[in-house]
Amino acid sequence: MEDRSIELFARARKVIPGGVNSPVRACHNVQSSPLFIQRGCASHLFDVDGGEYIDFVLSWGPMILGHSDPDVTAAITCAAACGTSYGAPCEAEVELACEVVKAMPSLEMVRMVNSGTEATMSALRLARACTKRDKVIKFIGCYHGHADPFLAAAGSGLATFSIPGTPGVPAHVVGDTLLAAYNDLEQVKAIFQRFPQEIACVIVEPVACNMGLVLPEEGFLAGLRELTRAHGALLIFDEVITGFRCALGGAQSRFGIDPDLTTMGKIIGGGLPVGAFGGKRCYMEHIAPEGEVYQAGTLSGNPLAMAAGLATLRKLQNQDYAALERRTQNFARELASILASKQVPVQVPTLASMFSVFFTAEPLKDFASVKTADQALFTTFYKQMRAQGIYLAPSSFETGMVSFVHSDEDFARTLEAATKVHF
Ligand code: HOZ
Repeated sequence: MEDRSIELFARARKVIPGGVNSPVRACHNVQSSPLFIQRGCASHLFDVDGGEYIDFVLSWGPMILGHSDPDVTAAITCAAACGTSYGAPCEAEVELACEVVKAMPSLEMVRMVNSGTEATMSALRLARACTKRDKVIKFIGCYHGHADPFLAAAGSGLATFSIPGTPGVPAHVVGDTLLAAYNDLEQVKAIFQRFPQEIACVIVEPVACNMGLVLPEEGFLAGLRELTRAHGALLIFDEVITGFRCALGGAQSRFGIDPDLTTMGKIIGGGLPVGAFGGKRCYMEHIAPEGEVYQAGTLSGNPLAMAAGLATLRKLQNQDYAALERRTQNFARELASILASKQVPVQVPTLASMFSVFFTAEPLKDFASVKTADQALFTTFYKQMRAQGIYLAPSSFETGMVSFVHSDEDFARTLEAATKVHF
């Protein structure tokens, strides 16, 4: 029964493009209508029709502590009582910056923004200014938000809806965006050889999460570090998803890589709109007003969002990431084995508290290989899981998320639901 959701969606479509405020929420690629959510509690979502779901989307990543975490909620409530935005510095932004710098090994300074898109857009501007070069290398299927220069062969919603490039982005704006296949160092090398002294930076999701979950192969990230140093380009890690999820110190701490700049979002805001970019002091000092690279925001560092982020990061310091990873791995392994027993080609890659379901036998290493996954099988799987109260991302080009509050019962119920899927 999704009557009320369907009714709200019909109303929404009249006043909001596509009925949603971000394309990935529309479910038409999986032949479904989006659920309208009334509330979230821990690992569960409740929709407007009274349905209860085990949530493996977690607002696309931020809710690693689960919905309505009592400490985060208390921090937000307390901050809201003192006003929600001053357009002037407040103590919480200093505290949050200190926590972020402490957690992320490569960071010496950080600037708060309001979304991951703002973070990547600003980091790119900074990299271009610092190197006095224009070109950027990005990887096919990686998604760095929706700023113009990154809208070339991007993942996430663009992959889901087969939008290779988008109208409204002038050709010359993406003309400096050079594309390579994820995990293919040789292609990156060749691009550097073709454009010596012209490449400002390489931006990469250290673990690709926006073409489904694709892991970096041994030596790929270290190779990027070496190549960028050799060619005087900056290495930007887009840790919007992996930051505070792969480990408290993000993918960079997990893989032992020292990027020049890092972009963050999602978990850093504890469910409120926060992004951040940071890195080495020698680069960050170029940001205005210390330097000349302009970047600004009325709501940046506002006390409400900072309180949510701070409560989240402080709580995460006492969480057992290794245990969560073990539980996620066991879950993914069992899910893969249940689905494989139904004679479909399937893989369920996992890292930290993330997983994806790909219906293909092709080894997964880049966007071309994930595109071999059978979308019709995914749609069947998605619909039948949802009908049994399991809320998954409505696209195989997205990554499943597990929180610290997913219970053994949640996993058991999800696996039980998987056993009932028929293809
Ligand atoms: N970056 C998010 C996961 N792919 C998508 C969020 C959105 O576009 O709404």
